[in-house]
Amino acid sequence: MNDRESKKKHRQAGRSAFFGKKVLLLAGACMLLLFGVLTGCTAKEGSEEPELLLGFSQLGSESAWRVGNTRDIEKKAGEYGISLMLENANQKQENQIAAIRRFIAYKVDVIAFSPIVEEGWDNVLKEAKDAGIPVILVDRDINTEEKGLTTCLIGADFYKEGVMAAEYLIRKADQLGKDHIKIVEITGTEDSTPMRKRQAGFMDTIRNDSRMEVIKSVNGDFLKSRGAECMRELLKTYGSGIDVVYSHNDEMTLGALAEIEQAGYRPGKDIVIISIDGGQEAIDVLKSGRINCIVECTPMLGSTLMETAKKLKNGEKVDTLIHPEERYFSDEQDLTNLEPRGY
Ligand code: GYE
Repeated sequence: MNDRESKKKHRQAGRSAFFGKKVLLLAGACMLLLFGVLTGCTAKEGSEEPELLLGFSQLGSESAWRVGNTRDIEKKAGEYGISLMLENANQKQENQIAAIRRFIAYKVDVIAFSPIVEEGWDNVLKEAKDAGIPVILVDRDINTEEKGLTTCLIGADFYKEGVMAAEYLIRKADQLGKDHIKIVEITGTEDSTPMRKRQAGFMDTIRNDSRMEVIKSVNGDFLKSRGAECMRELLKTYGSGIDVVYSHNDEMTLGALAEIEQAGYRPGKDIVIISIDGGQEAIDVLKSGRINCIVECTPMLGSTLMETAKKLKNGEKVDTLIHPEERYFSDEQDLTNLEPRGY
């Protein structure tokens, strides 16, 4: 069996093992065909082999952000005529490592993954490098001993998000005219990039404002249930002594809100609520006045991912860091005509 046949065989084995996603494949194939008809060019004449096979390991489905991100990547793969092997690691790094190993075994053209944490990727990425498969980081960053194991990172500027959250709080403090602001922070997954950088950006920005004090920082793992648990404990300890909740994502915020209300406080009024992501559900709560500010983090990274994967397959250079444009939404703005968020 020559190399091409063996590659094809691997891919076929890979696809049947992976997909309950036949529909997606079919959609991808149709898009490819349509693209070929419209542009007058097809990938490889006389071959049903997809032009590009992309293996993507998603870290889980902990939030509306994550679900929206997965959906966008699936949709954009179809639109770009890219065949996608998608695996969901259900919040476990070992599942992600196993998925990447499978992508290597199937000889995909490009590997992409959203690393749940920053550490622990050296070995598997060296294996990908030895196999000559380029790797794209989506959403979160990693820390490796050896450099050059990945080609690029497509994801938000989390530090800037933390800065935007703090800048809102400083404006709000001016408006409230308070000289002491007691903040509790509910953070995302320990050792993840958004957790580290959302915290750093926020802290660096409030550091020189003598009114601000973070009285407690607790870990909510980006989960609604943990956000609720954390808030319950915080209220038990600090009661009416909490002026601000700074939560690293919408899910934890939504969990915390229910606890705040149950304890008899009015979120958005008695306690200033600052969140990150900007999913539809949280935006609706912001509009109702129970959240004060949400910093946007967009999960719509699919198009950039597909374009980057294509470039890598063609041996072209890619930008090493791609941040999407992001803004914030707050009670300072008129949000009546805000377009649907799509996640
Ligand atoms: O903010 C959160 C999700 O890594 C940007 O992960 C992502 C974060 C997002 O669970 O909701």
